[in-house]
Amino acid sequence: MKIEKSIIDQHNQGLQERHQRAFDFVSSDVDNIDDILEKLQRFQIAIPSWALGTGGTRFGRFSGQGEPGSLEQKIEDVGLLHALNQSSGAISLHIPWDIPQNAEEIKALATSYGLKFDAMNSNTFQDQAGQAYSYKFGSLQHVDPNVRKQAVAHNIEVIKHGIALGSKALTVWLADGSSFPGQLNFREAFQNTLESLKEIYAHLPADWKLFVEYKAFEPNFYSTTIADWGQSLLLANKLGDKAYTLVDLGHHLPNANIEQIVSLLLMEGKLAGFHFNDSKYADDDLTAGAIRPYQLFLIFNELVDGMDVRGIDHATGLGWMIDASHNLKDPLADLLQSVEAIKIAYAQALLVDRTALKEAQQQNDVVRAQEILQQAYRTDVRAIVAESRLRSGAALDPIGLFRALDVRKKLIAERGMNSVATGL
Ligand code: PSV
Ligand code: MN
Ligand code: MN
Repeated sequence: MKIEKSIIDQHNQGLQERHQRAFDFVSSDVDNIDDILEKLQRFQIAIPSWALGTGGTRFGRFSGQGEPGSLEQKIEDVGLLHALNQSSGAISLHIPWDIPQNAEEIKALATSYGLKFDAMNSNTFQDQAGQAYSYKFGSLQHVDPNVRKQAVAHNIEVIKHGIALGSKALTVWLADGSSFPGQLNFREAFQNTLESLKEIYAHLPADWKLFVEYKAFEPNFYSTTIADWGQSLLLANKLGDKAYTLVDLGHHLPNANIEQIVSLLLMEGKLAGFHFNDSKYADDDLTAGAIRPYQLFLIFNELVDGMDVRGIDHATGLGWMIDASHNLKDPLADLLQSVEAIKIAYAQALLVDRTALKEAQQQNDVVRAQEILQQAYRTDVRAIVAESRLRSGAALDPIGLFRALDVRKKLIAERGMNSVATGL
């Protein structure tokens, strides 16, 4: 299914008057509105292939319907999102779930929807059919060099697929760790991981990046070998200029000050980018902004500040991706909500009066500093984000249009009831 531009135009006409009123109201107090709109238009958030199906929990999975059953259909789904919001212009693939049979054809298909290939993801947290060694006790960290070799070879394979598709980064997330004290020698596990990553790093093309993702716990419950940003940064620093630390919002211990982590990683030039999601407890993978929208804003506040200080292009300097997938909502509607929440937080961060904030900080004027941040956060920027969509030829109300068009019903008619998408 494809959403034609004429349908979007017709939808926008119906909402135009109301939108204009809201936009005029909010923008009349913003000096640099055109600059903000341009930044919002350029800002693209990649969609992971594994978020297109209904996720599950370890207790069960309630399959959705009309979900994509092939790489082609996953690309089609992201194409639908991008047609609706013009903000989801890339897809992130997970190997071996998304092995392209013919890279040229897959690339051409993606291009026809205006999509690029974001970071490639390897998978050494599951055993695959026919594989010689098991990852039960880890992969890149494993005590047996044969297992490490197999996991390294897989990552090199993933880089090759990525090169064929025009991707520019490899994300490594490991389930490696231990569940019981005494199970693992921490130093040896870390050193084995470093040596394995060095071999993978050596296979990166010159213009590629290696994103080292960390996660506090789960699936291992006593230690994780890359558990936090310190351990990831240690690895990234030892590996070299092409290695960076990737922040997944759900991968921290409760109440971690993620905005501070982000600020320091940016300062060190070692922030890879983001996996956006939200959570109440741990790696819940809920819709971005669903639980802690203020935290999302504070993160973007640090991002905008840090990127501007370092002269990093907001749209292309870092990797922006959603990593959320759960049991309840239609995955496509859910992804539209995540993208919207991310853009709202970004737009609010662009509104922060940075000169005034600097002044307040210099004067230890804590009350004023809070007022400045909350002035931006409490501004209803939805019409600004909608205007940026309008200027890009997207829908004023992507979720409204998605529902009005009954997209899911059409996908079920095309693909059938059974769901085969791979999710985590
Ligand atoms: C597992 O926690 C995880 O959600 C990580 O965040 C990875 O990025 C993702 O799976 C895909 O492997
Ligand atoms: Mn992640
Ligand atoms: Mn995760």
